[in-house]
Amino acid sequence: MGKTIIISNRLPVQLQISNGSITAIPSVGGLATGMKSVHSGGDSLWIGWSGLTDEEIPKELENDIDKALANHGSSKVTLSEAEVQGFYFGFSNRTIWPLFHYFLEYSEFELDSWNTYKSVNQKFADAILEQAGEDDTIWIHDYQLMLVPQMVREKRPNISIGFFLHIPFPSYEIFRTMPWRKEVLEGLLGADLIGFHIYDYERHFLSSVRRLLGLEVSFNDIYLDNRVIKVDSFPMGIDYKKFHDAAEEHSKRSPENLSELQKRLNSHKESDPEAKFFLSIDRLDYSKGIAKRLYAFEYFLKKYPQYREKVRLIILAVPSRSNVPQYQLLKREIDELVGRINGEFSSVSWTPIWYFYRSMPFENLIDLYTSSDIAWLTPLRDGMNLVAKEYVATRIDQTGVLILSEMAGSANEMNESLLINPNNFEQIADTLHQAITMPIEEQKARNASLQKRLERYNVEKWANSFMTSLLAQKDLEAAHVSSSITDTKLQEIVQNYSSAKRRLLFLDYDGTLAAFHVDPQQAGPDEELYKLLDSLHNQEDTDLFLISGRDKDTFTKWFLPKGYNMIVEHGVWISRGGEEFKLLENVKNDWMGKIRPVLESFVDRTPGSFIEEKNYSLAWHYRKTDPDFGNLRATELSTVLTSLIGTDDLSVLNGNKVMEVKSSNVNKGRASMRMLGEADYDFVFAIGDDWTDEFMFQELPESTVTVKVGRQKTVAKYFVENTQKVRELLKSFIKA
Ligand code: GDG
Repeated sequence: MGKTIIISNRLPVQLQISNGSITAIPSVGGLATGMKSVHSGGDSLWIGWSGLTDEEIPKELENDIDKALANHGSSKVTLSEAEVQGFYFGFSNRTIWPLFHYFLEYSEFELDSWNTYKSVNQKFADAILEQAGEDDTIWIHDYQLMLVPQMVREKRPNISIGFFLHIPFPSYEIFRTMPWRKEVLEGLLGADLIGFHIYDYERHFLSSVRRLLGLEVSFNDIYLDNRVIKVDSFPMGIDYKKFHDAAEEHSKRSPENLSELQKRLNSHKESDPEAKFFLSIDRLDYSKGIAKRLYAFEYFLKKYPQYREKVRLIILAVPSRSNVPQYQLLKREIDELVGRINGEFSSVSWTPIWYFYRSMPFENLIDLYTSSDIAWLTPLRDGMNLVAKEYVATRIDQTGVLILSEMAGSANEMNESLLINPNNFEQIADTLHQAITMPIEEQKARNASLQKRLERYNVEKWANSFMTSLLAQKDLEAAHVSSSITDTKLQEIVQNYSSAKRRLLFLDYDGTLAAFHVDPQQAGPDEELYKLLDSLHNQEDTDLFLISGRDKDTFTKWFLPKGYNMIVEHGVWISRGGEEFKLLENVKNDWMGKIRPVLESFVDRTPGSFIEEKNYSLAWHYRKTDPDFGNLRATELSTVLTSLIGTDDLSVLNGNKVMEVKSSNVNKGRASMRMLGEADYDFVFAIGDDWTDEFMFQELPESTVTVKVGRQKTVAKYFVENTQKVRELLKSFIKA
């Protein structure tokens, strides 16, 4: 395997030039930490902008800079001041950022900055191409580099490329307003795997791909030319241990070793033990809703005057993008609001808001997290929001209340927090009151569940699961791709059919012989189908099997009087020539230890789902999950299980909002193989539309004519488009 190349706008290293020499200091941000497991050893390289423009880098220091970066496994893309203006402060932060956070009115559509965005993306792509070998794996990060995947793909069609978007992907109605919407989608589709924090962003993206590019999308796969692009959600976690350990260490400090900030916080707490601290930490960004939070605080102090002189709001607003006009306006608005509210409500001994406009060292961040009774994080729109997760991780005694906006991606996984709509002041005021009065036991119960999840799905797991999925995707793409049956091929198949001494046909029912119906009981056979099946069944030397996941009662009603051979419930029951159904297989359960961890990993990534353990089966239930998301995960799970199970005697049954892994040898592959062994067949044919038919395609011998209905991933040799085409194909056998 080749090396891994990570690309992000900024390198995970800060350069400092002083007295003509260079120092490179590794950053400690979430992404840098999360990528540690991926970006380590000699086998990886991180490409990005160093943070210094061409104008700021003295020519004579170029080599030293390259060396310093190389020591940290990094390589720089150089950008001029004008490029940074057009690409970063321009298109990235004045077009994409506001648009993707639903601030349509702030989005500027300037042709010049779009052109700079394109040319700078090309620079990043060129930097990758210069370094990348054919079997390297490339992971591109975030909204500044959305054109890079396709730019790399153009020159290296077979290289493995992943892309992760750290911000929301907006709904189609918002996204479509951008003049260069198609180019952006096409840029992203250069990747093999496109990752988002949550399913909603994934859904919005797929909808845009379908509507703007008219591409075929099946569940979370996009079909483009000969490629299959996978789209999935990977909720980013935090370095849980780092925050939890820092809080442990902090709790053991002697008073003289406390920071100045902590001493101040303590003295305020001591002066009034009933006082409560509310904490608000964000970059100073309009998407974070800081101004709204201030208005809501004012509303709260009016609605619940009993908390005046008792609660204090600590706001840490970290300076960000201060040369973009909206950020300057926002800064002014917040300054004024803080002044006004403090002016209105302060007393001699109490100031309701403490406002810090600066970045603080990690140590002070821990002071704030561990000292605050309530974290109040209410962005108007936020890709994930890691601060919420960090706050919970530092609550070592499990007290503390998290109030979180529904509009943050993290709300999806943090159901135990108090979720609010940041625009609903009434609800916010009542929720603050609820938080202040929440019993300690309830706080602990909520935080215990949150901590368990955060510890388990940490940032390292996030990075690894993305990489694993990317590698698996490449393998899948490289696997068999089915082709359409050409006229010549059809003639050849029909010729083989007619000259065969003994034929065996396996025909799936739903989605193959008959189209789906909202009510499955209404999807019974029509006269044309009976005629077709009668003709095939009555052919000399031909053994026809209907093979289905259906229950035996339905098939008894529909087909038993016809005398067709039938295998139902995926191979549990068999009926031949009009006889009653009998059991085809026995059952065992020694496989459970292997399958359980796979199901558990799906529970981790699919909020609301759970595992049910039975004597001979394991069932993954997803009724309480978002319906679309549940279906999507179910498909993914079935693919994973199908490949994992291989030749083991297991099968997966997809029920109503439950996916069941059955003990014993129950699947269509096994059942069809048993039939195959009963006679000397020289023409074998299998056709089906869903994943359960893949067992047949996989297990039947290479010479079998395997046909998939629909253009989905398959190991079948051929595909036909729909049930109508299936009937035409079968009719050509009768004429043979
Ligand atoms: C983008 C998306 C998504 C904050 N103040 C200080 C400080 N921080 C650290 C926090 C946290 C990080 O910055 C902020 O992360 P967020 O996730 O909350 O927000 P964004 O910066 O907007 O990040 C976001 C994220 O990407 C990851 O994909 O979650 O939705 O917008 O780690 O601890 N750190 C220090 N001093 C501070 O003053 N040392």
